[in-house]
Amino acid sequence: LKKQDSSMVMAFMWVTFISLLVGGLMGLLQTLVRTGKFNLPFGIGYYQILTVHGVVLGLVLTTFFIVGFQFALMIKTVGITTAQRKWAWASFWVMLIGTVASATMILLGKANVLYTFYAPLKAHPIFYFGLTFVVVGSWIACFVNFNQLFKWKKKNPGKHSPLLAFMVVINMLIWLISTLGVAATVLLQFIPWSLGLVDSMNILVSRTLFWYFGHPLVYFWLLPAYMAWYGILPKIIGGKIFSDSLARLAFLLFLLFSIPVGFHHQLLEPGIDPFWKYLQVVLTFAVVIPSLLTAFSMFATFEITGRQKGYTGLFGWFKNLPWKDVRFFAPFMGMVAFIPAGAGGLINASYQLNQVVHNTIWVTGHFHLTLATTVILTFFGISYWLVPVLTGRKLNKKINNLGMIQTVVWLIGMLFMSGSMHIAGLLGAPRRSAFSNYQGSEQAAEWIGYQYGQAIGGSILFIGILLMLYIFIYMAFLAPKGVEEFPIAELPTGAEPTPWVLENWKLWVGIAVVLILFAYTVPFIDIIQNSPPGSPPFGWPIGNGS
Ligand code: HAS
Repeated sequence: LKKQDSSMVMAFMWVTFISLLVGGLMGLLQTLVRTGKFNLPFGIGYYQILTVHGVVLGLVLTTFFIVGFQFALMIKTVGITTAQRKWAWASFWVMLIGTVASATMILLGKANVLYTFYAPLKAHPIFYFGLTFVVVGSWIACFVNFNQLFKWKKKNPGKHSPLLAFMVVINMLIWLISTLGVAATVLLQFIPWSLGLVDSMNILVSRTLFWYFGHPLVYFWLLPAYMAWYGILPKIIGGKIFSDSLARLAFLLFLLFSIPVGFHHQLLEPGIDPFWKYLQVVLTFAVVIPSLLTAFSMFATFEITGRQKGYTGLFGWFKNLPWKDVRFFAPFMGMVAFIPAGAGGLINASYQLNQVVHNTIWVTGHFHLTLATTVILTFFGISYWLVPVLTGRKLNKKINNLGMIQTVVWLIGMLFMSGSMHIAGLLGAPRRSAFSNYQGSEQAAEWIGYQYGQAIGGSILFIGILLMLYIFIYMAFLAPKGVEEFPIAELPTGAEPTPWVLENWKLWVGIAVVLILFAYTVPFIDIIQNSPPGSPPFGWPIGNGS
């Protein structure tokens, strides 16, 4: 990458790793509070740190890493013009201003509303304005990415768009379509309400709009990891992409099915007809298919590569994967974690089973395996080559080996923490709560051992965070100068041509919109028509406050 492109992507990486430190520290404090043996100093509230943790890691770290990484992929595969680079910087600054505004309000204790910011929890208006800026900044990035591919297509008529650029555009389409929901609830409901312009809002509308965004959000996190699995890892292990068509199909299925499924977060909420919840449960099972395709494709890539290298026997290909290369090892361990993590997701999504786990700390365990293990270990895996590429340095043996240790530390920490969360959740322990013995309840006594388990895991994870930060600083400033490879995987020679229908954007976006309208229109009208008195659809014009 050119110097000015590298500094732009690196700016996103700096925010990512600073967020890791701040958010991770808050996570450690939470697990300590939940043992009942530790009190927060200086009058800091539990929900204050829980909000910092969720917002900074779940929303800030992820969005900055993803937007930065995707810019790197687009620049490498389709290029960037001077004007586009300027807009890319604009997206960075708008997102950063928003982040600083929201984070300041949380740190001042004026936005203890958690990362889901459900009403009737109310934050200072600046918190919501800050979130709006983050979303608007990311929209700028969306349009820059769309424009990058558009320009490339014009210059290269009759050619398929490069796989990674295609994947970035899909992810940004999912982001753009889904953030319309959160933008609607923030602009039309939360901001007027927090400014005191209205004194009520329809809470079910706000939660429905939030989850219309909230579920695709998790795939916005996952898909950059899949980009690395499909489009980068084959190169790292010395192989080729298994199937260009399969990879594109998997991403298109995410575009279709990741949005019309938000009700699976609201299965226990009154006011939504069970038929529509059931329909969205069915669609949720449809969104599992592209992940199963991905699992198949990964095994195929690993096996074919090994056999081509001449490793024989049933598992010769497996034994000879590059286990000592952290660029492979960290994402691979993320994949392994995704097997139980995905199984947990299927349990959550099973309509009746959801009653057992909803609002228990099992759900927290689920997203620490999916997001904080599968996705984050893959992001770390990407950083091991991306940061040296950006800083003109090389990943040396020392840092490679430290990265291997970091990965193992992370896995052990997560095994304790997420494992304890899953078990305690099945025993009924609630999520989003500080320590309590619930007036000596026998059931609550069963949870305490697992809360210690979480604190042990949280402490090990914090060591993992410190190691990762050291690795990042080392790669940014201290690693030996040199040229690190930007690994982009290629198709095997003689691969079947990819069908053009997979690149028919109008068709796929059209089907996605139809599915969304199908899944949401009737229940949404229902929610508005049957809203309780005093809750106008968007809290405007002025409600009566009842
Ligand atoms: Fe989830 C709640 C259902 C995936 C994140 N999820 C959450 C929340 C978050 C989250 C943050 O239906 C909490 C939100 C909140 O605060 O309330 N989730 C699913 C389903 C999937 C799923 C069906 N979730 C994710 C991913 C996330 C994520 C990915 C983040 C990145 N989730 C739910 C539901 C809830 C929920 C309910 C609401 C619960 C409630 O009641 O509140 C699926 O997408 C999972 C499919 C995945 C698989 C695994 C495929 C495996 C692969 C690896 C292959 C391995 C290889 C290596 C090749 C089927 C691809 C092999 C090597 C060897 C050695 C064997």
